[in-house]
Amino acid sequence: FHLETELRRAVERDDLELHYQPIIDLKTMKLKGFEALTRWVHKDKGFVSPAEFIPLAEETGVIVDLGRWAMRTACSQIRSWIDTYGEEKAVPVNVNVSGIQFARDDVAAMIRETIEEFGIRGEMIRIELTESAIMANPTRISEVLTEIRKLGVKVALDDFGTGYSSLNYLHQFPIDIIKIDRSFIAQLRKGNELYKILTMISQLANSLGHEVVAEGIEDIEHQGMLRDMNFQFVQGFYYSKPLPAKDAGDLHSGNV
Ligand code: G
Ligand code: G
Ligand code: MN
Ligand code: NA
Repeated sequence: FHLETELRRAVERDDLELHYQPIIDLKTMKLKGFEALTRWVHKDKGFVSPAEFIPLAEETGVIVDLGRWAMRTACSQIRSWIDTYGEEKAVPVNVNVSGIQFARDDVAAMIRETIEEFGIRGEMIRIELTESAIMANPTRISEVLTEIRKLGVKVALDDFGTGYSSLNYLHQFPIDIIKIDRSFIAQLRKGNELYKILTMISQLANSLGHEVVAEGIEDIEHQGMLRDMNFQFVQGFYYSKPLPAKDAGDLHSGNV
């Protein structure tokens, strides 16, 4: 099918874009970091959703080059933000890494080479991977994550709660950050079952020394509940949608 060829070409020609969604610190209301999300505007079809092209990229193996492209683009952008706003103002960027990439690529070497090329500290990059990615090959992925963390790169478990054996990963896996899937936030009501579960997860993560980020905050009620539950970091349309690099850059100068 043509879409595969065109996606491959878009990666080669740098015809994709990264957009950056702010992650906010609820205690200070300041910008904590960004999640980088790939955007593809096809010349005839217009906007193609990552929900369509990421699975296609995974099936066809294009994900390896796409993943390398995303890491390079994020590192290049961080370099440019450091140069413009200074080292103190620049914030870390989360890059999504597919489980397939762990199977087909040397992700640790890829990250090391890329941060060296752009002269940025590992602390400026965080990777996000899903529970289901880990499940595919827990032993190998655990080894690679250990390598990656030696670079100062933090590891976030994405879509937390949607896979299996969450508690098992929490205690065995070399991770630093838990991202609560937005489907849970959508179902959250003051005092409901989910509210009790997330309260417990927040406490658990805090006591394990993991950061927790709640995704999909869409209104002030969500924010209030998460604050009551002691969540420190939040992300969602209530604060901002994913932004083009230029607009994300503008956020470095002040509060969100
Ligand atoms: O941004 P949006 O909600 O449309 O993204 C849909 C899905 O695609 C999300 O699960 C997101 O993690 C994934 N995604 C977006 N950009 C990337 C990327 O650069 N790499 C990988 N592996 N997944 C991505
Ligand atoms: O799976 P992952 O967490 O990487 O997915 C990120 C996706 O979620 C992005 O494509 C982004 O557009 C989407 N997203 C971010 N914030 C919100 C939100 O508040 N509500 C909804 N419905 N989607 C969101
Ligand atoms: Mn993500
Ligand atoms: Na998620």
